[in-house]
Amino acid sequence: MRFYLTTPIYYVNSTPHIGHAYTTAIGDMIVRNRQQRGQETFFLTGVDEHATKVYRVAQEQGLEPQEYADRIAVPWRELPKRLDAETDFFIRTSDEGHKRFVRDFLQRMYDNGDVYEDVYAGWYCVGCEAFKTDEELTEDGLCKDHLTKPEWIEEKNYFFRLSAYQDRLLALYDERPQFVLPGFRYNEARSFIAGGLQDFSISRAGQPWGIPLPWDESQVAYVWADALINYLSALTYAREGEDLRDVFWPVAHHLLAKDILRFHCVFWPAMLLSAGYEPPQQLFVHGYLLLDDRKISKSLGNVIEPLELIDVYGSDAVRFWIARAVSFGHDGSASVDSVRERYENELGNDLGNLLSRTTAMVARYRDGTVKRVEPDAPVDFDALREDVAGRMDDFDVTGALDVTWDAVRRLNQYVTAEAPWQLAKDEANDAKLDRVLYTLLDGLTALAVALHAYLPQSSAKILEALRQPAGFEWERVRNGGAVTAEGIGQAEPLFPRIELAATA
Ligand code: ME8
Repeated sequence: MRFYLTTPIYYVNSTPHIGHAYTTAIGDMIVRNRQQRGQETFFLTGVDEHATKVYRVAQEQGLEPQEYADRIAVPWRELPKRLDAETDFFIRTSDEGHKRFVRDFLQRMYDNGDVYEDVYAGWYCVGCEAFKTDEELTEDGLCKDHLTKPEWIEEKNYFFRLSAYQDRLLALYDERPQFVLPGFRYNEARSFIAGGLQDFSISRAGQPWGIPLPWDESQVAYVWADALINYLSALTYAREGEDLRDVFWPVAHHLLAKDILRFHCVFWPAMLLSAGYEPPQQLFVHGYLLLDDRKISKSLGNVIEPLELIDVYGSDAVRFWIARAVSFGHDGSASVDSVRERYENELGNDLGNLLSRTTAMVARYRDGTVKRVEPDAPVDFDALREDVAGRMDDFDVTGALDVTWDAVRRLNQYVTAEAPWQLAKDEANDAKLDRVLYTLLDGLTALAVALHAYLPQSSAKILEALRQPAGFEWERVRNGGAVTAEGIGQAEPLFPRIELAATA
């Protein structure tokens, strides 16, 4: 009944783009749904500061790296807030608590005999913040992801004996077929391990920006050897006076995209085993949100400013688009125009109008009062409750929304078929009209609860407009749960039309 979810900690070499908003928003949906089902949750996000690319941007701007990081941390902290993501802690790798913990963690690996000194001579891609073997480069010697020439590095480094962990990692994967989801990512990670593991450098000698190694202060921790540890370090100082490792480790679930699969699915569990910790419970590796079929990145020039989209459409609409525009887990293309289309057609017409019509009819035909009677069942909410919960447990965030939206549409079909405006013309239909109005009130109440994880603001507005008690306990997704309501007036539009000028 405990659930700990993390997003990657993002590099702060520039401001957030929609790809970062993507993982954070989806994470919040998953965590909110777990909370609705009574689980004790912890949701972590934050920023990764000790990267070479961060150091270089600071230099370009003529700032000390810490000063640069302090400034840019501001818009990054804003991101979850503006997305309405209820994170429990925002970690920065320059936090004293993190730095202290990383040193202790690396020392444990060292004391365990898993760290040795050697000379690293090879390529380093600053875009990836990763050392590259020749096989990982194109024929022309470029990084396959960034199509840039990596830098040649030759320096004394400390290496982690990853090769010694091959058998233990394979055993872990064999024991836990759900360790990495989806299945094709599990296979990818497992075959990488089975193909043979090479030791990797965990330090940098040539860079002053980073966490000094406890046994050799002339070197700093390699940015990944520092960043991955955040998932554990945060638990030691997020709440003063508490060590949340006892509560939330190892029930950790990591969300990440496929770009950083190896670091998370191979390096991280091995580092944990070396330092004497259990591996996390599960990792979910999702695909890329592509704009015009290209990955979003600053260098490709197709960045969408997530905060600007939220300024125009509101956070609920951006969250909805994120969950629905591409099937979560897979790569998928989406356009900014589709935010508007979904806002108008789905949120505005399907859901917003249903609430407006229902409340208008209740106000007009029943003076704002709906009595609790035995409802019709245009939607089987018991089945929906189980279905959505199961899908959310499988990280099928898009599928769970799809089946919920089918229910929204069935309720719309029900209004059209029952035509309450016709029933209202003849008092002989009074009992039937009462039943139809209650069924609508009841269905919208259950839907508000079912949609809460996606649309936290709108779901609260729906309950309020329907004069139903606040609260999103999952059991409220059922038939006949709405209470008698009084004082209902025509609701304000949930998703008002947006004038074109506002988006220009
Ligand atoms: O890799 N589609 O940071 P990062 C979907 N600091 N998700 C996307 C995306 C896209 N187009 N673009 C980015 C790092 N993401 C390291 C992580 S963790 C210990 C250290 C999301 O700023 C996705 O979650 O490059 C991806 O894995 C992450 O941002 C990469 O963020």
